[in-house]
Amino acid sequence: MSEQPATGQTPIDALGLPVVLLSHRGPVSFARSAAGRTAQRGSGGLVTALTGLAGHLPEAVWVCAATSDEDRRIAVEYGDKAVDVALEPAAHISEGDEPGPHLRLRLVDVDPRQHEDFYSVIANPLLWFVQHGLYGLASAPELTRREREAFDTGYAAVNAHFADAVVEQVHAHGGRALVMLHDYHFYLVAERVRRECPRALITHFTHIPWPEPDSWRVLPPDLRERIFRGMLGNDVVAFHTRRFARNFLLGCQELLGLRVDLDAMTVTAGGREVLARYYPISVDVASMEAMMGSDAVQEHLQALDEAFLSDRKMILRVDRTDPSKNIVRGFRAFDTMLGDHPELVGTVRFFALLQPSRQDIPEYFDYIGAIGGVVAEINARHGADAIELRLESDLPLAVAAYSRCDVLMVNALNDGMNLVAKEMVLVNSRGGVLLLSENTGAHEELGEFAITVYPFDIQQQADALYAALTMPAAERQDRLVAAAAVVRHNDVGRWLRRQIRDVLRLPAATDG
Ligand code: GDG
Repeated sequence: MSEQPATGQTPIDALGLPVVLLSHRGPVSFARSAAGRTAQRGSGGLVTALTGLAGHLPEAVWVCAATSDEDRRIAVEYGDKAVDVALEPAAHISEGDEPGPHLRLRLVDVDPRQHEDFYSVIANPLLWFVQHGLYGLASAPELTRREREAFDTGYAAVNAHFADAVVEQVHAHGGRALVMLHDYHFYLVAERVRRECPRALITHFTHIPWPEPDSWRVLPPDLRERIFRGMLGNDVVAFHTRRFARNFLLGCQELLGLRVDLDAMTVTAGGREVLARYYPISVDVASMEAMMGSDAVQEHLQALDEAFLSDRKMILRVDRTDPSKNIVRGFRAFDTMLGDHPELVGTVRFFALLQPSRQDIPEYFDYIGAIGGVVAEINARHGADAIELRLESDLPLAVAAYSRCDVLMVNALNDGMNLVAKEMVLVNSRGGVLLLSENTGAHEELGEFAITVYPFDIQQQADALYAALTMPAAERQDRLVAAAAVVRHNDVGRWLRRQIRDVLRLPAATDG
């Protein structure tokens, strides 16, 4: 089906509605130093993707949390008004008509105790764990009064607070706007926005897996029903894959007893039809290529070439230290592979670039300890530099390593999409082979060009590593080129255009 309306305009040109975006992390965060107010661009898949696109959306306002002290000062200073931010040369609050890309930002200040309950009791530990299947159910979770109270006074209260900020922005545009909500932090926002702004069009994009109905039974009925009912306040609920969209509908059927149509991918609730759709997110090809050409990446590339010499192969992984990424089993597979093929010891190194993540959550804190332990054990067995572990955030280094690696390991237990896999195939120049977990959203697009791995099967991952390291050069190159072509075609601009195309087809889009 064509993405272009008959006029030849893109769906974004044809939208003709102001857009209000909501995500927890925003595109810019501010700080104060002796030199005055400074701004830093946000990181992470969602923010990078949307920052590039937001400038193309009509009258876009981005609502997000104030995360630094300076953000909070700005939130107080500007109240419910949006701040105009120029993104170039360095991001700053714009005082007038400056050329270049701009964003309008509405920073929302949240009471720290409410935020703690919302973020560090419910969203990150509980919802993330349920949706990635991370619980060892014999002992976790233990839901106590703390979690129940945190759901009401943290999660629900913070959702209401952000919903009110969204409502203000919609009202500032006369009550009619496209509202695009993002991720597992905000499942309860849509119903409140719909109540206050019945003429708004509302979509929600979930960046993480949406599991099958039985997984939600970890939560008691009242909590899981509030989440599903909250989502039904949207016009469109969107996911990375067809499987996740289908799981949402099956949950509506089995947990709420609602009527769903699995062919049309709709659910009827309260006399309204809600669409479940899937749009695989992707990367911004142009900015990835621009970064590849930057001085920072080129300097790292030179250092990597020296460290690996021409004859040593590099297995790479780039991940947050999140248990869902399955880092420990990946190292065990490398260990098994070297044990099975001792002739490879000394000819291949594992380069692991891991960004410490969510260290306030005990499971995440312990996970870094487990990673350090297994690396020490393997290096004691196979040589001190068998695995090079870097626990730091350095995007230019990650991009240089994408370009230089011979194998990228992505063996996640569960992953909504996995942008790292897409980024590597785009910039690699050595016939890099992708090892890709069947449980990533990216597997639907890239699985046929990758070696599929099964995340719990360490022997199979070891065999896959060996197969990748010994694959003939021509086959490696063919697979890489084909995978890169898919990413180029299905880039992040297409991800957004397809969503807007579907919004324009909603009956409510023409009701005015
Ligand atoms: C969630 C979902 C979904 C890499 N090294 C550094 C760094 N990166 C960038 C990568 C990539 C992003 O971080 C990671 O994205 P992923 O998709 O791999 O994983 P999550 O962070 O878990 O993202 C995921 C995504 O949302 C989008 O919907 O694909 O499934 O879990 O772009 O290049 N960024 C910084 N420093 C680094 O060292 N700042």
